[in-house]
Amino acid sequence: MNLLEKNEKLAGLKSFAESLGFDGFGVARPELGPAGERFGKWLDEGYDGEMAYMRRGEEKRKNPHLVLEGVKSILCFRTNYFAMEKDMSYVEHREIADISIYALNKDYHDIITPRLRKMEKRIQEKFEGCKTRIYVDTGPLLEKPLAQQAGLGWIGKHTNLLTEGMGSWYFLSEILTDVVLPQSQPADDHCGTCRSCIDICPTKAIIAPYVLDSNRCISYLTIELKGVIPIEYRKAIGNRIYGCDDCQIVCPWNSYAVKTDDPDFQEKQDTLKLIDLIQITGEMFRQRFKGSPIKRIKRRGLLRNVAVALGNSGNPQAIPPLIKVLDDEEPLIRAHAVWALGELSGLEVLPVIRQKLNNEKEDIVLKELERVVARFA
Ligand code: B12
Ligand code: SF4
Ligand code: SF4
Repeated sequence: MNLLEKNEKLAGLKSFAESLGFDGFGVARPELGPAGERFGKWLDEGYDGEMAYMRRGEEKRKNPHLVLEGVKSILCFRTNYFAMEKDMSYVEHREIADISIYALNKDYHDIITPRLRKMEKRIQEKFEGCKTRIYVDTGPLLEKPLAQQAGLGWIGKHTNLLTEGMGSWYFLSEILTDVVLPQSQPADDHCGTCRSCIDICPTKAIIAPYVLDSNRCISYLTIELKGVIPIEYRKAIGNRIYGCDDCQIVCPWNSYAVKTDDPDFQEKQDTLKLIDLIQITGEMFRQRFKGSPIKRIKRRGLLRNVAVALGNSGNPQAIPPLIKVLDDEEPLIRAHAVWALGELSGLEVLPVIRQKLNNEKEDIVLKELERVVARFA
């Protein structure tokens, strides 16, 4: 097949991608350049926190040839998820649970995977006998550097991929293939002297331009971290209970973001009050978050985050429901509820906590109790 024919087929694939709801498409070479090395350094510094899957997949992430033998091209896709305008005023509504825009809809893996499968089928029809492999998020790939090479945008100082005239509110996904396709022009960096994302970050997780320490990032702390949220970040978490959007909200390029009209990204969560969320049972959780990415952190992860947010809410009405969850069977929830009660009440709450936790055996809860006692001592 000559170059002209390949270009024609590529143009056909591009319009098919658009018809499936992808709003950006480009082709990268399966080579990572300096990104692979930087990833290794990032792991060496421990910036991956407890995300064991990042380390497990290290060699594959550094080398797409280990992901698909004989890979020649990586087709990269963007999917706009910008469903609602958001500014920093959300932090003032301390009684309302803040959920990142990307998680307001159905789980994006479930939306994008069937689209990628259709795309994969079309590629196999156009290039008979070719090998393909699809990925969205969870595959052992460095999606951002590949998408940058495919011309979809540049990696900003906040470490998300962003696009001139479009912003960064989109997901990435890929199809690896052994077909040689014409490469796209890589995107250039347009961050310039701006550092808004670095300055706004509540936990100072962007420790240098283009370098994120996950251990400090609220997205990691509220979604990926399974255990106790380190005390030094709890106040900074504010009312964020699932992910964080701040570094993207303040990015000047996001003022160009255009809302998606994709029907799959319209169904927003209702406004959720923290005080209601802390009272949900296992059954209510399953029903309310069915199909949502939030189900990933399970009820115990959600209520851990909600307890922290309630501790930051300044709302004394949260005290009775927090006392109630001291009876919860999950130590993780009890531990964070103790902290929240310490934040919201005075010395008078101590006897109540002590009485409730009379037979407490779990170290993580006892540690929180000690802290509250020390605080009022
Ligand atoms: C692990 C992970 C996380 C971790 C770590 C984030 C991170 N920055 O890597 C945590 C849990 C914190 C996280 C959070 C979020 N994530 Co996430 N995450 C991933 C995942 C699975 C892997 C990313 C990875 O490989 N990180 C490794 C490090 C080394 O990469 P890096 O920080 O980007 O570092 C590179 C550059 O910064 C650059 N670099 C480093 N130093 C220097 C110096 C210079 C001078 C230059 C030029 C470059 C440079 O080189 C490094 C290697 O390429 C990807 C999916 C995937 N398979 O790729 C999604 C992904 C990156 N996440 C995504 C999203 C949406 C988010 C959140 C916005 C969710 C939210 N609202 O809460 C936040 C954003 C936080 C942030 N500021 O980055 C999207 C991003 C889409 C986009 N537009 O970029 C992805 C691509 C998922 C998807 N398929 O759409 N995530
Ligand atoms: S997502 Fe939030 S916590 Fe993480 S780097 Fe961005 S602003 Fe900081
Ligand atoms: S806020 Fe500024 S520095 Fe950060 S990614 Fe956007 S343009 Fe780059």
